[in-house]
This record gives sequence, C-alpha cells and structure tokens, in this order.
Amino acid sequence: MSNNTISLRSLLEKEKLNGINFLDWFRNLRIVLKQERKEYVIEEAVPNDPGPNAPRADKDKFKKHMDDMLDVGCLMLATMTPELQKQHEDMVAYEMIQNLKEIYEGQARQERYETSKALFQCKMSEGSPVGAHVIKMMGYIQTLKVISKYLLILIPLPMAMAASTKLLLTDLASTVKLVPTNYIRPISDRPNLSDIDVSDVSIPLIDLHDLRGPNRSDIVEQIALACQQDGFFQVKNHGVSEAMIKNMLRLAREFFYLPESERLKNYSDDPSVKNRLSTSFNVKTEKVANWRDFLRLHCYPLEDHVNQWPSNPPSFRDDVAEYCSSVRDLVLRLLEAISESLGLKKDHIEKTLGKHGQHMALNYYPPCPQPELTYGLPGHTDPNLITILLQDDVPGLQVLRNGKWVAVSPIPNTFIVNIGDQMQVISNDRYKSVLHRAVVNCNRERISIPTFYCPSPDALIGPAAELVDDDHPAVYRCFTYGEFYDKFWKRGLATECCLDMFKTSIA
Ligand SMILES: O=C(O)CCC(=O)C(=O)O
Repeated sequence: MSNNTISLRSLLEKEKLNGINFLDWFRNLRIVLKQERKEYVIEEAVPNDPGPNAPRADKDKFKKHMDDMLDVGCLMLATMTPELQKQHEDMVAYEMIQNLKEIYEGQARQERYETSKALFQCKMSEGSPVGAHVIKMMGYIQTLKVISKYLLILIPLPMAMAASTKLLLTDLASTVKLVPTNYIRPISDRPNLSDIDVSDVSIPLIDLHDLRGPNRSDIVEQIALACQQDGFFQVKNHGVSEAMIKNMLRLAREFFYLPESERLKNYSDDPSVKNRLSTSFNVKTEKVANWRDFLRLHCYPLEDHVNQWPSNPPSFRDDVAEYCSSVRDLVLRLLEAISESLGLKKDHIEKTLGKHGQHMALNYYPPCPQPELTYGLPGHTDPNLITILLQDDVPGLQVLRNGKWVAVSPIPNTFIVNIGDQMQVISNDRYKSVLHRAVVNCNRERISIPTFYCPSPDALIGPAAELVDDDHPAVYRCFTYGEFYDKFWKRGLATECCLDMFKTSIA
C-alpha cells in the first residue's frame, strides 16, 4: 500500500459514517477504492467459488476478489460509528453498500418529497416583505438540488434513466449490468440461491393415462396423497398434445420477442383490465418490483375475450384458444378426480364454482445480472382453485417443503398442478395451498404459462358439508370468491396466506 493510499484512507477515518454524512463518506470511499483498483467489490456481488478443478486463472481471480472484499469490508467497518458497525458486521462489502443505499435512498426520497411539498405550499403571507419569501423559496430549491445530487450518486445515472424510460422489463433488462435499485429485495428477503434443494423427485409425478381405466382408484389415491402432503404434483399423459405444448411455448416466446412498440399496444398497469401486458405484479402498489413481464389473458368463455387478445403473432388467437380448451378438459378431469379423492360427489367442486373463470398468464423472465438480489415472483400461494403450470426447460420454480425451498426441475411435456386457496377451503384444510416462488438466473430467459381456474365472483365458498363434523369443525367461514379476490389484490403478493382472514377462529 503506497503512502498516497494511506493519506487517502485518512479521508474516511477523519469523519466516520454516522448516517447524515453518507453522501460525503460514500464519495470518499469511491475515491479510495478507485485509487486502490478495488471499486469492483462494491459493485459486483460475491462470485461463486470456481471449485478445485477450475483453471488457475479463475481460481486466482476468485481469490483476489475474496481478499479485496475482506480488505474493503474492514475499511468500511472501521470508518463507521459503532451502531452502524453492529448492523453491518456480518455483511460483505457489497452487501453493506446495498443495505446503506436502501436505508439512505429511502431517506433521501422522503426528504425530497417533504421539501417539494413545502415548496409548493409556501405562500407569501399578506403584508410580509417579498425578499423574505424569495429567500425561503430559494432555501427549499437549494435543498432539493442537494438531495437530487445525492440520489444520482446512489443510483448510477444510466440505470436511473433506463428505469424511468422503459415500461417493460424486457426492454430494460438487456441494458443494465446491475439490478436497478427498485428491484433489490431487503437482505432479509432474498432467494438465498446457494441453499436450495435440487431434486428430480421434489414433487410427485402422476401418470394420468389410466384415469379413465380400471386403475382409476389407484390414480385418485396418488392425487389425494400429493394434495395432502405437497399441494403440488406433476402430470404426464394428460391429454394435451406435445405439438400444442410446443406451439404454446413458441408463441409466448415470439410474443415477447416482438418489437417494443408492437408489444406495448397491449400494455396496461390497471389490474382491472382483463387482457393486458404488464410487468412485475402490481406496479401501482408494490414497493419492490419483480423481475418479470407478463401477458394476462382471460380465457373462459373464449368468445368473451379472444378479441381483446394480441393479434400478433398472427396465429396467436386461434392457437392459444385451442390450447385453452385443451387445458380446460384436463382441469375438469382433475376436478372430478379431486372431488372423488375427498370422498365427495364427482361434480361437487365443479358445481361449487358457479360460472367459473379461466385465466392464464404468459410469464417472461429475462436473464438477470444479479439473480440473488431479486425474484421473478416472490413466495405466494395462488388465490384461485387450482393452477396448471406449463414451463419451458429452464428451472426457476421453487416450492416450500418442510420449511425449505425445493427447486422443481422441468420435465418436458408435463404440467405442474397446484392446489389453490379455494381448494384448501373446500377441503376444510385437508389439501394444502402451498407457497411457491419463481427465481431468475443470469444466463437464460425463462417462460412459464400458468392457467388459473377460478370460481365465479358470486360463488359461495366454504368447507364441503361432508368434510365437517365434530372432529373436523369448519376451519373457514363462508365467503364469496369476489370478496376473497378483492382482499388478495389489495394486499399484494405476500407470504402470509390471505386465507387467515377467513378463518372461523384466529389461532
Ligand atoms: O413461473 C413460475 O414457475 C411460477 C409462476 C407463478 O407462480 C404465478 O404466475 O403465479
């Protein structure tokens, strides 16, 4: 370390980071790291260990990153107040910076908001001198200037600009080297990708071939077990042709590859618009965005919706309509089997649905430069009755099992079926609506196409009478699906299940 470096480091030591001086401290830190050629450790996430068999150059590069990261981390801790040290001592340099930015960016935005409000509300009182009023206004303007400069340092300019000019993630993702700050999850809520179980047998695979044959009761038994234990299962020989599946995935990809201007013809950020292209989950209400664009389509009855679907690619409407009908047949077969598996009449569930709805989402998850900081979709349960998910060959779906996230490896030509909140209610908690989430990766885009089957908004949902007795009292009160769905959208995607609000007794 040169003398020069030592004197530069003393810049930081002179005035320790205490919160209010973050802007100056951060600027000085960058100067020191620039001079030491170590700025990259606060800009890049911790790299993966290349392993013992990696080429020498990769191993050396990894070791250098680790050494520099440790060095910079110690420097940062040594130049903070003890309170900030305590908050950051278990983090590496990169995480410390992300955390500090989150804390101080929020503060700066709040301050900008309050100051702008004060400026707009600043009125000259009658009879008071003009000069005093002007000086007060100029004070606010000066404060706003300082805060704006501060925010630009926190959010690197190209990112801030890109984030503000693109409506869809698809058109932003390829222009950024780092995840823009509005996609970064708090440290306590990140996917922790290195701690995931990857297993081919993560959820049961059920062959539906014999559902109409002599082995029906055996298949129904397998479905019952999967719904009780996992809330998720995969199905093969489901009756939707391989060609149709392939074509559906191809159409989805072609749609998201259309030029921005063509795609944007379908854009809306209003959740009450039934057929629309949008991004994240609910951009109007959410605090942190998700790394996903999606095309939402209502598909039953088809003739009510198909004319509002995208007309490009040219075969989109006809081919997607065919796919929807085929998936509907599959759902109806599954609903019969599930009713039977609960000991109910075959048509119990279908009858409960009223004038039921079928929606689908075409989810597009572009490659993400820092997948460990964000989600495609965070953990949630599905508010509907049952979901039939088609995914391409890129892993991303994870299911919560015994308190641990388990990755579901894609199997070609299978669907993933999961129990939604309404099925949990009808079954009086025998069947589970389970938390699941979608994570992203830095190399490959991913497409998933869930079909959601829903009761009609006025359908009365409650535990089936046959499943309630003295030993199994009703866990939920009766409610309309409309009431449930409304609550679900208002509260957004959250890991606490919306169902708790409908329990007969709050545990
Ligand atoms: O992309 C996935 O695998 C999951 C999608 C999902 O959970 C949803 O759209 O609700």
